[in-house]
Amino acid sequence: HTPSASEIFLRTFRSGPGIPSGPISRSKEGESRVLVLYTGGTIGMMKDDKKAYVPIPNAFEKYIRRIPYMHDEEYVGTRLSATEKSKFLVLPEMTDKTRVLYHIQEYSQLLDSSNMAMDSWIQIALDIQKSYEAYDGFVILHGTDTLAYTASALSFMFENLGKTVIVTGSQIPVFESRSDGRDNILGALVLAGNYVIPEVTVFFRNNLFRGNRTMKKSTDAFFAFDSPNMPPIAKIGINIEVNAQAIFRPSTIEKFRVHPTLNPNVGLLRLFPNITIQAVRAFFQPPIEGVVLQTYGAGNIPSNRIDLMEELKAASRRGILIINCTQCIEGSVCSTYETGMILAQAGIIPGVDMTPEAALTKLSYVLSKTDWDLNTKRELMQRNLRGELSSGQDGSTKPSRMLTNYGLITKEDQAELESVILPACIIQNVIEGNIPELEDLKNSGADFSSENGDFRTPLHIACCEGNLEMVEYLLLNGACIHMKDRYGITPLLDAIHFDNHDIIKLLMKCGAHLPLAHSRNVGEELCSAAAKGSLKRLQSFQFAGADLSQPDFSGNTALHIIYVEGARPTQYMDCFNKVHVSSEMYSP
Ligand code: ASN
Repeated sequence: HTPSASEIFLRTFRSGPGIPSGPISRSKEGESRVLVLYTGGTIGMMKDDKKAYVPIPNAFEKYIRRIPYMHDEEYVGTRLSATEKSKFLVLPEMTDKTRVLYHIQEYSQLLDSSNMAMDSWIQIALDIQKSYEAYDGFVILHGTDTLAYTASALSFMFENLGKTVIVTGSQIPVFESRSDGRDNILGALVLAGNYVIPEVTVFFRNNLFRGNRTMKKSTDAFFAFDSPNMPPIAKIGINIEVNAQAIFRPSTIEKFRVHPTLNPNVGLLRLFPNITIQAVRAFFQPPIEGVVLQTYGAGNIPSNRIDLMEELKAASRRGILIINCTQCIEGSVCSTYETGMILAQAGIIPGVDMTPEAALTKLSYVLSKTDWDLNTKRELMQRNLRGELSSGQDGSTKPSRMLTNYGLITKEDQAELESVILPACIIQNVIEGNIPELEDLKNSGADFSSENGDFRTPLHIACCEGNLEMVEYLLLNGACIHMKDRYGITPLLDAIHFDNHDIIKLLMKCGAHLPLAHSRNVGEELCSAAAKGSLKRLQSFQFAGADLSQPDFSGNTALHIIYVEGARPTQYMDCFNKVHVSSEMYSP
């Protein structure tokens, strides 16, 4: 038997070093910035006179600053500007990782998370919105007791999220020698500063979970959180393994925004044998608008309780949204049993495999949308909005035409080759503008955010190529606008450097922005464009929202250069019409 090309390839491949799983870490240029919102929780607590744990204000950052593996004072002294010095802490150098600068914003009222409620979730969401463009990622330090509720609520309030948000905490305060908090913060910072995982996640004991899938499972263990219906998105060991396929990516051309309201008229009703009808009736009284009904097993209620059924039907008819979720930790509701089927017929919405925390906060979010009617709300409760429920198609991929053509149809062959071949095929088809072929690759599980050896993604390539339709296709299929390549270049900067104006405008619609670390060079680039007489480049920066009056290192602005070079300023004026031209700007 003469081996086919694919067999030879596979054989060669198998004798190689093995296939890496998930994005590979290599060193990147520059720094990333992470905002840490410290809201309270055991992580920053100390015992008071009565030997009870209470949050201690103004102690946390001081303590962290003194830990050499949490803060590199030497780097701060030599590399950061005066304003950055007092603001940022810096993680020490790590092989294959970018430098992570982080700023700790301590809340004026530190809370045990048992004291947190919807107003706290809204405050956190708005704080992230305020600093969204200034940071690459976000870490929220939070008490563990209600952490799963906060993570779930934030996941819904953040619409079109494009950056990493990680919630963490600890079982023992950082000030104590056996604390799990230091490892949890460190892991969260490394992930938030090095990976774009555009979800609200929870990091605990070396695992990164989707936030709205988590529940607190232990009052005592360091492994305090789990996501029973979904494997972790990332695991930290000697290596960091990110399961790129598991990431829930935005697929809209819209900017990140916070939905800042929640409906408080929601509740969790856990059934138990012999629950009285009076108790149920009391629960469904106004102003209640939404209830998560925690039923038995695969979503069952007693079929011999006519009174209970009638009460639920009546409540549903009055417009109360009732979601059927199981009391089991793991698994999904389905209507296999007669008792479950009756519920679905009575208009009770199946909650699939949502955790009670996710179902409750989703209900609160959906009910607060004033522009949606009741039917839309019912429909959205069943739809997978942020990866909170399994939608049936999850993970089911079919072999791509390309792999089948090569005779690589066994699952093992595919799995081995996918991580290497598919990214290269995506890039090739992006260059060729072949959307039908990309559709086929998508159906076989190709990840459109995969990076090449220089961390460049298909979106980077498409922005250079100037194919507007391709950029739009990628954005609608989960491509991430905030990924930086080895040199800190984002897709937006690529579009600017190739003066693809329509693409710049599209990326801006999706929430792209100039990276802060790059802004130091914008003045240089503007002056250089002016010197070359490139109106197109100045317009590229203008469309990307740059401040055109930014000076270069010698203090000149693009406008100075235009006058010095003797160009006719009127030709450029439409670029500058929004810029305040002060007499100082003309001084040379
Ligand atoms: N009661 C604490 C809290 O939730 C528990 C913890 O953080 N481990 O704030």
